[in-house]
Amino acid sequence: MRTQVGIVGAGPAGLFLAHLLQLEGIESVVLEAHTRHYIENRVRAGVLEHNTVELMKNIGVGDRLVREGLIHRGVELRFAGRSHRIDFEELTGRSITVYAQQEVVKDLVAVRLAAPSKSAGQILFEAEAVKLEDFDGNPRIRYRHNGGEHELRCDFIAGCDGFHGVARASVPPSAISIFERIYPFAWLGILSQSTPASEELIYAHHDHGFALLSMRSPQISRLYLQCEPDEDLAFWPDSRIWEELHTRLDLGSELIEGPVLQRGVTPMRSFVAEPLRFGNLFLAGDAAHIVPPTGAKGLNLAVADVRVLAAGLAEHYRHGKHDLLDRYSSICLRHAWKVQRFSWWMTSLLHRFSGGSPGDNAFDARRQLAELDYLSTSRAAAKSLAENYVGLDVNLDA
Ligand code: RFL
Ligand code: PHB
Repeated sequence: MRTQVGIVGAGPAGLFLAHLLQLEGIESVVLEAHTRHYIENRVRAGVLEHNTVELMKNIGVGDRLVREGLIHRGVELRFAGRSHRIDFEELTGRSITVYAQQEVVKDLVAVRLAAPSKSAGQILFEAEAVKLEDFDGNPRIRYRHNGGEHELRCDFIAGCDGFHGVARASVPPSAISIFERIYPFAWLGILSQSTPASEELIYAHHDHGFALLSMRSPQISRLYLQCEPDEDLAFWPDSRIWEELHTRLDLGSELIEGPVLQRGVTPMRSFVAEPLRFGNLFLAGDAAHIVPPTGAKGLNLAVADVRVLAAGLAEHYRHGKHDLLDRYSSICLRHAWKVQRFSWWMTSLLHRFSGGSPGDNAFDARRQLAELDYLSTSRAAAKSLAENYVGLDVNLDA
């Protein structure tokens, strides 16, 4: 099989890229290791930045998002028994939309499979890429599908296969630099069938650790608790999860308990690979970088990457120019590092650090409270949080 762009992975990065390329008349094939049902039901992110929402509307995949997405014009910070609202709309003129990642994935899969020509609409499910070959010359992706091994030849490979994928692992270690921070905590997340206690997200700083109230719909709450990185869910019956959420969020009877529909532990890491281009192989999304979820940025960062990549590939196929592709890595890394900084900062603002000496830990807690106080009394500080949260524009001048 041959195509112009071979895309490994049908997560947000791969699916957005496939659709953006299709709109430019560029052929691609998406290889996805899992089934359609699996990727359409995987519970992950929930917050879409302003630019992600605008893009979805502009490329014809925004109808359901407009109908079902919840527009949020601010978030609440809770700390030291107080609450402070950061008003995104007033501070930046922008808002965010709560719309689950798996719904974005469903919308993109549907538009892809409905594409008019067979080659434009190609996603191979249960097709696991096992080896990327000759990506400096004539790229080939070896993959397993229907019990056999096959080869996809292409002009370019987009490695959109997430953090544990094969694309980044195919690059010789001497050609790639890794920058990484692993945090000494994780998030225990649940989906609960209960009306969210607040119309807006609540980020809570508490002596017991961080907690977050989010939602998926007016009937479904999404809640997170800071926990140990190796936390065993067996020790977290529903009653303990709710007790801890009540303590940390401090919402009284407004926090309504409901059946827990899903639960999981998410490790926290900051990670950047440099560069993002190796000959005709481009890394995008979680394959290239991971942010801790505190800033709600991972999906949005994946979208930012593939917008640049699609524009670069369009320039190449339409005008034979390489300028944007040559700058793909520096443009995306410049943006990704700003998003890394913000995600690290939100994480270090809100989580309980218990790994240092008692003196260090006590100092950190006071420092966090001072910063939260500053955020609630300084317009400049609040505006900095708001403009990062609703999403920075990608600077194409890098
Ligand atoms: P994905 O979504 O991991 O997709 C990669 C796809 O590649 C497939 N794959 C392969 N296919 C073929 N051959 C192989 N060898 C393959 N290896 C892997 C996988 O099956 C998969 O389908 O990466 P992508 O597209 O880069 O998207 C990144 C986002 O998924 C991720 O950054 C976000 O979910 C992060 N995230 C959040 N991001 C936000 O923007 N806002 C949020 O509110 C937010 N909250 C979160 C989050 C992530 C979380 N978890 C569980 C990690 C909350 C949580 C709890
Ligand atoms: C979510 O709704 O899943 C969510 C919201 C905000 C975050 C992370 C996750 O910072």
